[in-house]
This record gives sequence, structure tokens and C-alpha cells, in this order.
Amino acid sequence: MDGSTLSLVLFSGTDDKLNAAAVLTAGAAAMGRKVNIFLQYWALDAFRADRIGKERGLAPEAGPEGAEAYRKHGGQHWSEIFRQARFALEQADHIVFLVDGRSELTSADLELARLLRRLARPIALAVNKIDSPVREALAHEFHSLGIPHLFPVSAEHRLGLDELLDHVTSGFPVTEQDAGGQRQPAIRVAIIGRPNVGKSTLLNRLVGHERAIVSEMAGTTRDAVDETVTVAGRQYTFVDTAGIRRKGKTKLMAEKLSVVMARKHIRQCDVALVVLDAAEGVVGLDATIGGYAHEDGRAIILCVNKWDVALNKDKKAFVEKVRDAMKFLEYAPVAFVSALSGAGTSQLFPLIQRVYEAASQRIPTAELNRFVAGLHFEPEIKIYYVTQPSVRPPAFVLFTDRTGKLHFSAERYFINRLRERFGFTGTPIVVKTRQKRG
Ligand SMILES: Nc1nc2c(ncn2[C@@H]2O[C@H](COP(=O)(O)OP(=O)(O)O)[C@@H](O)[C@H]2O)c(=O)[nH]1
Ligand SMILES: [Mg+2]
Repeated sequence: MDGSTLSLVLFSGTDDKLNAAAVLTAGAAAMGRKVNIFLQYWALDAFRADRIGKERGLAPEAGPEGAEAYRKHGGQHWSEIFRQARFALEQADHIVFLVDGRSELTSADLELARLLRRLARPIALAVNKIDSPVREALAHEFHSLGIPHLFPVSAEHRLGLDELLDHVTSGFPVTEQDAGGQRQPAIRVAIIGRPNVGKSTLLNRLVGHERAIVSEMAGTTRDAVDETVTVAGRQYTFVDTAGIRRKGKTKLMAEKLSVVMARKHIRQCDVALVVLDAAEGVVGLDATIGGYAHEDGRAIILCVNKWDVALNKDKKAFVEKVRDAMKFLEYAPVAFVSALSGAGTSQLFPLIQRVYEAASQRIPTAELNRFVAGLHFEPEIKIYYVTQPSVRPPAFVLFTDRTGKLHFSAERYFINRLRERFGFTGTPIVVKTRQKRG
């Protein structure tokens, strides 16, 4: 184990944990921790022993070993998988034991906790699917597993993950390189959009050279290309959908595929570059694709391509059209480029960095509470306390005297003031409320 790599083992007694693993790795990257995280994921449940080791929150994938174990040990009892995972567990800097906060503890969980404790490695207990105060109270029942460091989390809603990651990475040495700020993780940028808007041309332009991204083979499984470039000391990994040319592919099929691929790539990116076609204008499918990036909480740039052939070169008018068609993306900056000529494309780099940093911005709790004290909600709402439990996207939890969700207009007011005050350019903001318990 070198000093800059944290080996983290995520261990779980049930299935349905890939999501959590994905979020954890992404979360680790999102935090911009000055450590490399080597994450291994082991689930005991029935047939699954995926091993996903990736540095810096790259999208987890079951490696060949994982796939092999999956085949070989299909249906085996979990103790076999524990036996296999043992080496990883013993080497781990930290073990995260993940349990399902919505299920009763099983005897397998208890047994597993006992085995894990016996390893005498640092262990954190992550109780997943905790996304409400009621559940948070329930999470504490899991103390009976005898693991003192308990973290209620919601992998799906990305709650509590920063606290967990803070805990497992605390006291971890900062490498010299990192201290100099040299080795920040690459910003992952998904280039998404309808067919023919110029995604691949843009990718080539951004990475500075052509690459073969079209596979002529029918039924090819390669569906994405990614390429990393360093610009002004910062790494960017661009992901584009490989052109899959199947014979007889209809326009409709191509459009459907573009949505499927967008959804897939969005999940793995930090920033979504939603490419629009200036010549064709904004259409429904653009809004659909942009909507997925928004719902997934990604930082977003609306990139108007083919500006060279736009009929009307009035940027302001075009922005208005864009805003009109995608009201929910009013926070996303609009950039005008020509992937073909290269005009405007180099400005995308600082813009990507800007929205990425905005999405990663964490407001200190004290500052946040001072800020909220100065707000005037109408109708009045009593706000006791505010926290920002996570970044990417920035999520805020308001503890109020009300039950249920904030009224739409109150939420809007809060988000707008946050944007004014702290400048969350290009990132969705998530607001949750909790009723203060007496
Ligand atoms: N005029 C013009 N044409 C472009 C531009 N970008 C891409 N194209 C053309 O649009 C077509 C589709 O481009 P491509 O990158 O394959 O689109 P994709 O399907 O989104 O990957 C190609 O003929 C490109 O040459 C641009 O900025 N201006
Ligand atoms: Mg393409």
C-alpha cells in the first residue's frame, strides 16, 4: 500500500449494492480528496462477487475477476465469498460494511459483522436507504451489529456519503503531489445530444485529433469512447457515444439510442455537455436529454454547435429559445461553438471547470446558517438549521417547523438566493426539508 492510495472494501450481505458502490466511488472523486481510492466491492448475496477496483471514482465495473467469480461461485453460500474476500479485507485500510436500512437485520448480517470485527481492521457501518428522519432514527438500531462508526446514508439520494467518506479518509496522508494541487481527478465530461448534432466532431476537436469512433461491425458492444486530455494542468475525460452503424437503423432508432446512451453516460460523468444544433434549433428530444442530466444532478453546459451555419446569428435570441424550451435548465450556461471550425471550443474547458467547481462547492455550515437567517420566506417558515450534506450536486437540508416538502415557490426562492449569494453556476441544487424533532 503506498501512501497515497486508500484501499477501501465495501462489503455487503445483500444484493442491490452496485448502486451504492457506484455512488461511493463517484462520491470519493466528487470530494476531490487528495487520495486515490481503490475500492473493492464484495456482496455476499447468493451469486454475486463483483470486484470493482477503480481509482478515483471512475465508474465501477466488474473486472474480469469479478465476472469469473460470478460464474464460478454462482449460488454459493456467502461464507465462500467471505473467504475469497478475506485477502482484500485484511489488506484494506478501511472496510465499509453496508446494510440495508429498510430490512430487518438477518442472522447473516450479525454473523458477518462478527467476522468483520474479528479482522481488527477499521470498519464503518453504512446503513443504506436512509432518506428521512424516521429512517435515521431506525438506523440506530443497527448499533446492535457492534460496529461503533455508524453512518446513515442514502446511496440513491446521495445523502450522508460525504460524512462517511470523510471518516474513512480522515488522517490519510496527503501526498506532496496532491498538496501542490497537481493531481486532481480528471473531470468526466459526457458529450450527449441527438444524433448528428456534432458530438463526435466536438470530441475530436476537444481532444485535438481524430479518432476512429465509428465501428462498422454489426452488433458491436463498444458503445462509448473516452479520451483524456490535459489542458492548463487540468485533466478532462470526454465520453462520447461511439457511432454504431447497424444496417437499416432508422432515424427513430438512432434517436432512441441517443437517449439510452445519454442516460448511461450521464451516470458516469461530472459534467454533461448537452450539444444542440444551431441550424435545427432546439427540439423536444434536446429537452428530454437535458432533463435526464438535470434529474441526475449533473453540472450542465448547453453547447450550441454548428453556429457557423446558424441562419440567424443573434446569440441573445437563440439563448431565449433555449431557455424557453428548457425552462428547468435556466442555471446552465449556454456556449456557442463550431466543432467543425473549432470556433469557441477552447472556451469550453474553463467553462467545464467552472461548473464543476460550482457543483463541488461546499458552504460551511455556519456561513450557511447566517445566510438563511437573513432570508424572508413568504409565507413565513421557521428554519431552525441548514446543512449541506453533499456536493455534486449541492444538496441542502432545511430543518423546519413543517412537515413535507417546501412549497414550490419557497424552494425556488431559496435556490435563487443561494445562486445569487454563492454562484452555483451550471449545477442543479437539491433541497430537502426535515421537520425538526422535538
Ligand atoms: N457546419 C457544421 N457542421 C458540423 C459541425 N459539427 C459537426 N458537423 C457535421 O454534422 C454531422 C454530424 O456530426 P457528428 O459529429 O457525427 O454528430 P454526432 O452524431 O452527434 O456524433 C457531420 O457531417 C459533421 O461534419 C459544425 O460545427 N458546423
Ligand atoms: Mg457520433
